[in-house]
Amino acid sequence: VNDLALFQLASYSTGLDFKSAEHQQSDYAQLNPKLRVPTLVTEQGVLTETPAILAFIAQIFPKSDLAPTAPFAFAKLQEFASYIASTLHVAHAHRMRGHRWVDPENTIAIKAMQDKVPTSVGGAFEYIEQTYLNGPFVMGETYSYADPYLFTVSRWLESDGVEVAAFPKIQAHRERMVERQTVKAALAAQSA
Ligand SMILES: N[C@@H](CCC(=O)N[C@@H](CS)C(=O)NCC(=O)O)C(=O)O
Repeated sequence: VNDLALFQLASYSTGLDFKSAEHQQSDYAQLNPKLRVPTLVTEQGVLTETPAILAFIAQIFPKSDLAPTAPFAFAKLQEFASYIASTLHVAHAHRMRGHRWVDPENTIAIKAMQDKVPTSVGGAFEYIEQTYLNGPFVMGETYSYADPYLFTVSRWLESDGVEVAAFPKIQAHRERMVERQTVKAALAAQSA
């Protein structure tokens, strides 16, 4: 169950409708003034930023073994999550959210950002392919919250115009992930 909750968070499956910009409306905006998804409401307060939320879930469900406790191993896990959040996700956002960086009227700049996405997102996946994934999972032999996070973003490859075949380990990881019951359940909940 905790793995399922984790996956749903990592995949931003909050039930918010992006098309009608529900995440910019007042109820949600009060919770997360950054107007971004995900947001986790806890008994102690509100959490935003995916790496922070994932680490929190892993720590409140220690029996789920979603994160190592040894400082270096945990830092490596956070290194990976931070790379997705701060580099890969930001590169991906240049395809649909160029207006964050330039005025939307500047169609030349918007298009230039979109044109760069296959290269910039592809470069981030190249780094992941070469540096991580030395076992069945991101952290090697052990499943962790890095796996649903990677799975979520690797499902953007095709729409970002990146050649999936160039990344056999990421492709194999995706195939491994969809076989997990929790992932199947999360995907079904997302499309319901
Ligand atoms: N740094 C944040 C980024 C969150 C983020 O940008 N989420 C996207 C969802 S893929 C979003 O909220 N997009 C809506 C928008 O930009 O209006 C994190 O890692 O949680």
